[in-house]
Amino acid sequence: MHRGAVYPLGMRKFLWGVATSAFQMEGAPRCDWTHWKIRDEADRKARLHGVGHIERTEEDLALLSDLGVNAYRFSVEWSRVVPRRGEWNRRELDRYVRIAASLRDSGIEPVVTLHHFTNPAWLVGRSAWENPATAAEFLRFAERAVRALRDSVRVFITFNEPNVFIVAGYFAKRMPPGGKRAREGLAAFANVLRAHGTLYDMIHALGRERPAVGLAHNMVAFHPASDKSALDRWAAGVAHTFYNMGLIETFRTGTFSVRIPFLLDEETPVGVRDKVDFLGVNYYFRMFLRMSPLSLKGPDPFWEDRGGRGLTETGWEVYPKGFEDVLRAAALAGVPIVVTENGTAETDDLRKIAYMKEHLRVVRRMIREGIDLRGYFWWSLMDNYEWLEGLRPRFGLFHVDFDTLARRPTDASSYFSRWVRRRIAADEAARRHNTP
Ligand code: IFM
Repeated sequence: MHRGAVYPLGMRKFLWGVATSAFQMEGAPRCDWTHWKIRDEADRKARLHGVGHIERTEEDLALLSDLGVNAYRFSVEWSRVVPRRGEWNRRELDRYVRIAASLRDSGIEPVVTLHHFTNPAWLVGRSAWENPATAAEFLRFAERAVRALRDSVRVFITFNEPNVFIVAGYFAKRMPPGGKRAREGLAAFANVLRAHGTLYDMIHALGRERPAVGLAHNMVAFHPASDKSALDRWAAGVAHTFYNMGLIETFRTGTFSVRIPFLLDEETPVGVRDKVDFLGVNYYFRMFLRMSPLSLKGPDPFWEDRGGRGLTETGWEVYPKGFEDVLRAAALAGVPIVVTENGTAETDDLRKIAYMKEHLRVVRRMIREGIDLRGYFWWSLMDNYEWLEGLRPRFGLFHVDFDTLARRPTDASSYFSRWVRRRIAADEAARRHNTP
């Protein structure tokens, strides 16, 4: 944590919250996801309006108060604030500023993500993050956003899951820009990291209240499909080193290295050494990797229920032990950790609650073990637009009727609410006890 610096104000208490992102809640008419591989009419509508959050902002903020959380993570949609090259929509930015201010007024810490997957359509017509000009445009937007938000926001997340949007956008081609080559993907990753470093300094220079700046990193518990196969074990090890630890190493050394024995060995200085006040960890599942000697395309990833807890609506395996493993690995970053996302898509509330219980228990265990955990955010406040699967998987604490967009509480929201209220009260009692 800025090793030795004064502790950022927004993180003095353990943050118990829920997370969302702008596109998933409110859609966006002018971003690279707006028309990306649309499936049907319902999908098209959801990309434009999400789950109607813009029209229901007050109602949705009231749900946060009902839950009793002390933090809310949301994002600012770049393409709404800068809908066309050089054009600024101050009204859109003010909307996010009002949300942040209203959260602060009600004692809920706003945690703002500046980039959550989407880019303005005007920008990516030609190229995306592999082009350094994208970073320059993004930093122009981010500077305005930070200036506007700095009176209410003390915790910023620069990027959400760069490893996901780079791997899915350039290697697996399942997200925009798609159709790019791996080499461009590595250049894009380096540009994102450089932009993070610049933004880190910028937020510290502009921030009014000793801001905390982090990045939300997706971590996966990689396992070999068969423990007996040396190739499977090798693939799981490489995936862990590249996907999970690559970013953590980059924060420690300032150099982005990609080392895949016999294939790649590259080092790019990106200037981010120690430029992270907390590491955000997004954890969902374990993934198996199978590698056959004839596999030219690399390892074959898959989910399978090997622990008897079943698969979720997104086909992911429920594997709480993996949460422990990734948190211990994340601790090697040497900075505090905030779980910026954890959750599961289940329509069956009992299954959702079972997942929640087991993962919250891990949080408690890790704190006891001495891992410097400073927050936990459930993904998500309510059912919303899920990138690859649209309006189907239900990650929400609040159920959304996708026809009427009505929200309703669930047993999972009651369970989570009881848990966070108890934890927040206990933390406050401990603080009062320790404050002379
Ligand atoms: O919905 C996403 C979120 O936007 C980023 N992390 C994973 C979530 C579930 O897939």
